Amino acid sequence: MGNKANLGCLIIFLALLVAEVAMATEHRPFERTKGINGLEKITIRDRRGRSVEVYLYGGQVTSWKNEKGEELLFMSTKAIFEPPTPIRGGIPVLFPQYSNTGPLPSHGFVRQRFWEVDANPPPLPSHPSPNAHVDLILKSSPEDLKIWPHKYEYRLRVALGRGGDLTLISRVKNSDVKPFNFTFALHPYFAVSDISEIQVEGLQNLDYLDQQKNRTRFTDHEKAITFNSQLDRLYLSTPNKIRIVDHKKKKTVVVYKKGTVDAVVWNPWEKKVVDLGVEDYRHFVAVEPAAVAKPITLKPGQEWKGVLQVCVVPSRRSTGN
Ligand code: TA6
Repeated sequence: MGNKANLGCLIIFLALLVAEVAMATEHRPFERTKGINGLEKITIRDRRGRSVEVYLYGGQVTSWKNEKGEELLFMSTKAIFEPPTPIRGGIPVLFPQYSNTGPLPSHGFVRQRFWEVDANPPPLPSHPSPNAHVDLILKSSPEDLKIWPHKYEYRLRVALGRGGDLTLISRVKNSDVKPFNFTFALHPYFAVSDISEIQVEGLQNLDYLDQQKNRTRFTDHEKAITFNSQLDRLYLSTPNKIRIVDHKKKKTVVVYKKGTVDAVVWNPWEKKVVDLGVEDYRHFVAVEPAAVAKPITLKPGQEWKGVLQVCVVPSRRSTGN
């Protein structure tokens, strides 16, 4: 009788375990609804209540929340959700030109285009199906070909990982008959407690171009970047991991990037930005995976892949997380 009861318990336990694993690995479809000003947005959620929101306008992540419902990205209090204005906050996609480094409008044009949901993306073998995700696609339009005469397909996967991490996988394919070059960045606005309470680590002893000084080259000898005035730097040939240590929140945002050698760190401080509230600069820092100093070249049919993965962890006492 005792053995039977034990066996029964074991079977129930195993059944619960199987159900738990099935729930954890189940692909949860995303929700497509109207957001601000009727612009379409996709929301992906996991069963712990974490969520990510992506606007089809710009292919732009606008929100990333943890299981407590805390927002981990920053959105300007004066953000304008009206095309063709780019949305100030979240994670804008800057392609095929970073900033004013070429003939196109600053930061390219895909942040001002309507992306589509990609129902049938090519497989991503090195990225097994995550907890919850959505695949978007943008292709060159006849209008865009007039200002940038190169046919491309930009596929963007936005995924919420099992630990609540946010991953953006960019795949750019040259679908033209001639090679092209591009520069690129993702421009995440990370929410911070207060810009004076944070430091950015992982970029010490690297050279950077100061974007406030005509891209003059300097070497950063500080152990960490702290903020007390406007800062706009393009760090060259950086490691893949950069950390934003928030002393007040006792949290560290770990930014992991692959496929992009450079990184931009930006905070405008009190510089006037029309669609940014007066005090907004206090509540974000941009740490951006970028490919700028050496543009990426793609031959016909060739594809480039770039990954941004972000997670938030408790800070250690020493800042060497
Ligand atoms: O990546 C930093 C930067 O290029 C800064 O120079 C700053 O102007 C910022 O991006 C925002 O650019 P935006 O075109 O969105 O106003």
